[in-house]
Amino acid sequence: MQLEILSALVCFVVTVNAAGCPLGFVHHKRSCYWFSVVKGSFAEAHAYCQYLEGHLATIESRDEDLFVRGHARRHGKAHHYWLGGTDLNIEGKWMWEGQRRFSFTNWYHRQPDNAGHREHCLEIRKHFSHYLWNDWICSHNLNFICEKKL
Ligand SMILES: [Ca+2]
Ligand SMILES: [Ca+2]
Repeated sequence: MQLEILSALVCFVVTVNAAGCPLGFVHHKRSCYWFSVVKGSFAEAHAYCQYLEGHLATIESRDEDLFVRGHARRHGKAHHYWLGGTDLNIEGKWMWEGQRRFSFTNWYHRQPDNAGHREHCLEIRKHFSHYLWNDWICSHNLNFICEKKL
């Protein structure tokens, strides 16, 4: 009986701590990712990710982009997800949180287009060739992806 309880407990702990990611996060390489089930503006999404002790996802390589887009395609329920990039400071100068310039990009064709002079936040969109990148209006309510580095 005691052994059953112990093995159940061990099972539970292992499930929670698989790869060291928080519950509900997906592991890939040296990060954990959370594909939100709630929506928010870019600023709200940023705050949600901070609350979960992460940050809006930053895509720094083709491999990471393939993982995130692949996961969104296979398991994602949302048509849009915020990522953690903006050109809020200076129009056309895209940066990740912490003022880091983009080292890799995967924009949909003719994006970023800064349509109406009011698109300054980075989203991935299902209808743009399966989640290629687009600049979009920061106040729109979208799902989002948080990342927590291991
Ligand atoms: Ca812009
Ligand atoms: Ca756009």
